[in-house]
Amino acid sequence: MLLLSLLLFLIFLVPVRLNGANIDYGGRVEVFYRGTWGKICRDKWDLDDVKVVCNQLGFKGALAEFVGADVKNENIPVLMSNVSCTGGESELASCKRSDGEYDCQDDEGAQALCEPSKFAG
Ligand SMILES: [Ca+2]
Repeated sequence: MLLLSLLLFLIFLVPVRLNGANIDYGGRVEVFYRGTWGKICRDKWDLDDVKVVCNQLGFKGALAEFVGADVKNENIPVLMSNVSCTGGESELASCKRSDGEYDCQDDEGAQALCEPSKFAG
């Protein structure tokens, strides 16, 4: 029973990280999904989705759905599209979405700018 729970946890957990920018509280949103790291299609990406990402990463809140600074756009696959969070979910995996690059018009990669718990320096 414990093993089964662990297995289900590993299947449904979708780790999230921010990458490509020079700050640790913002960047391109990357998800570890089906065995690989990838990005999220920017179609339908908005602040409610960012809230969930920032919350999952333990930040105080969400500031914007883009970073504004240069974000290195690495050539990694689009693993999710049409992410539709309400903003109250505790993790991105709970949000409605399409898997893969579903009719993606803007594949530059969804970004997030979170509110750091305190500004460094
Ligand atoms: Ca959305």
